[in-house]
Amino acid sequence: MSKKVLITETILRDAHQSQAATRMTTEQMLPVLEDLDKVGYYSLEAWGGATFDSCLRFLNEDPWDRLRTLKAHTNTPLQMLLRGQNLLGYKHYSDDVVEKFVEASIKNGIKVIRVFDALNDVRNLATAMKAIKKYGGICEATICYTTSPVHTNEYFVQLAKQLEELGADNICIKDMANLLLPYTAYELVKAMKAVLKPETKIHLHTHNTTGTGDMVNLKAIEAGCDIVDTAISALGNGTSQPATEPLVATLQGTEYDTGIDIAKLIPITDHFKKVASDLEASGSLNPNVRKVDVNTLVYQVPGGMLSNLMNQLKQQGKLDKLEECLAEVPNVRKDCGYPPLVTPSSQIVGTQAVLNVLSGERYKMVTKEFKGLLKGEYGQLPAQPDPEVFKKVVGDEPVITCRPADLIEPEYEKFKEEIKEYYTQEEDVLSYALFNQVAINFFKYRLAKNKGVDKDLAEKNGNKVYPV
Ligand SMILES: [Mn+2]
Repeated sequence: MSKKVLITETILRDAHQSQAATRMTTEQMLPVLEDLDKVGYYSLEAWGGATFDSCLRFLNEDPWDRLRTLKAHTNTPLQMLLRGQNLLGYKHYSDDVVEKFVEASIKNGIKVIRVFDALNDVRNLATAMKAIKKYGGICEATICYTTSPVHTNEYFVQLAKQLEELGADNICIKDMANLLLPYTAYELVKAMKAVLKPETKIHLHTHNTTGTGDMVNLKAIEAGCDIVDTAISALGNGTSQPATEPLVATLQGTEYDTGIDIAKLIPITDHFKKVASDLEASGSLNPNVRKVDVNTLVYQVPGGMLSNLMNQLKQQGKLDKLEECLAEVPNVRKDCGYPPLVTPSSQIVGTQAVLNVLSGERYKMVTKEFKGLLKGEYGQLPAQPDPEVFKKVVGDEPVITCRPADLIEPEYEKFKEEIKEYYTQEEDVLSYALFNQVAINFFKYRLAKNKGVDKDLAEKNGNKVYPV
């Protein structure tokens, strides 16, 4: 029985987000869009995640323009990554903003939306999922993979079933830190396949940070995984996805054959090799990101989080406390109910671990964010927090047990009013809702550029590129 494996190509999004600080420009993508389109990918992951922020903040690009440009050159479904009720920002938004954002994303060219919540709180996905279905997108609801006593295969299978019942077309297993090991992946995919509807596709997203990525993909495929994410080798492997070409070659002629002609990938690889060396020359890409990170295998601490910890300690001249802080991370995580370590929970837990060690007394000092996490401001924690720690940190203060966004009034019209002097399209309201001053700076830049001159204004706003 043959089972064609589908591939999502991440070169336009996660590959450069993971390896090159999300600095790939639309111009660097354009020359090979038609080639990418002809490969026969399931989808091209091209938008969302940090790309939106990076366009506005660093590249002087309108992210919506980028999306429309990509759409104009491709028929392959375009895919984006969305942080549930946080959209592409760092806080919860009201439901009207979430719905408008999903609507605009789909209208401008997105087909597949991968939606996740850092705590796997399904309530934080519900509004976005409903909107994706309403506006005709493919709804890929996501499970953030992590390890803990509560995060068993049964827990994840249960979660997958729940997401399917909420209308998910695909279930994504998102292994952002490459903690999922090949044989666990096999068991997990098998267990999910056994309970999900035959038409529900399982889509695996991993990285190659710890060097196991290709094996994770292969074992998941053997267990019946329908779609996997890979990145063209020029920006593949290491902190990015396992490379596309080796997997296509591996599956060729087997029952899992992707149907992709490897010859069609060559011109694309050649192009992105040049892009990668340009990104390296400009300082956005450090070749170290391609090395195997054994620390993550040993400490179960995601690569990005480990470097944050080291930076925090270095700044205070306490790098000798690294081992102690690393040992404290799993304790803090246990105390706050085992959140998956992904933005923003990874920073919250990491910082608290450092405070616990450096202050000499656990939870003598706590960050506002850690307290918020315990109080339910981010959503429901996977397990009950430690009662003693909870008492010490939160005390008798009120907690949030409802869906956090239930406490937010509709805010779209307010945002629209606030930027009326810069308004050129409905999408501007959404850019502003998500990135406030960063969006305003971009609008000012755009205004100056469209008027033809105004070098001073462009300079004042910190833009390195002068409008002409
Ligand atoms: Mn990723």
